Amino acid sequence: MIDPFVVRLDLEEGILTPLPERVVRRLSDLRGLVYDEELLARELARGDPIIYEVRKLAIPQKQGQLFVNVTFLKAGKIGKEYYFTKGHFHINEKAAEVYLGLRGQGVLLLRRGTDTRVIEMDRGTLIYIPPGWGHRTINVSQETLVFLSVYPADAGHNYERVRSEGMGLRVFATAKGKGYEIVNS
Ligand code: M6P
Ligand code: ZN
Repeated sequence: MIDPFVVRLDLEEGILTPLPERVVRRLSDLRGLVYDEELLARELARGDPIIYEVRKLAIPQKQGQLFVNVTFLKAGKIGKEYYFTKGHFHINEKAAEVYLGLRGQGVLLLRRGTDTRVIEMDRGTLIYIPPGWGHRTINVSQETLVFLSVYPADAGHNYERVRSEGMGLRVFATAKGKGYEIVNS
């Protein structure tokens, strides 16, 4: 059991006060997930930068509780592929999720079987992800993409499914380098 609690969320920056636990994902965490694995290996030889970090409110991982996170996804590309979160399905197939865009411009890819969706995400975009839909976020802008997420604490993350089946779609920079295009992959 936990007591009711209050934190501050800076709606412009996405900063929580007090600052909660931080989970960091680096370029190497995208192994097996990117379009061009050879290019990724070459980039990793030069270093392993942070691609995104997640700030997680301290909530027990128990049925009935809700996890609340703020994710900061950096701007950048691996070749022409914009930086993205690993993406996952919930292990608990009854678990939905809500995203709220706070800063930057992104794309949320959703997948359920052969059904895929592409949702543009920016400040004020509120997205409901029903149970059963895999989800991955892509930063298509030149600034950090920041979003809030809320989901059942017993949802669990299945990354293997995304690794083996993919998300069905990828998000690439256009030839001119600005904007993005969605490709089957
Ligand atoms: C959001 C939520 C989390 C997720 C995080 C990063 O905060 O959806 O559940 O962990 O984004 O995404 P991923 O786990 O796919 O790397
Ligand atoms: Zn999720």
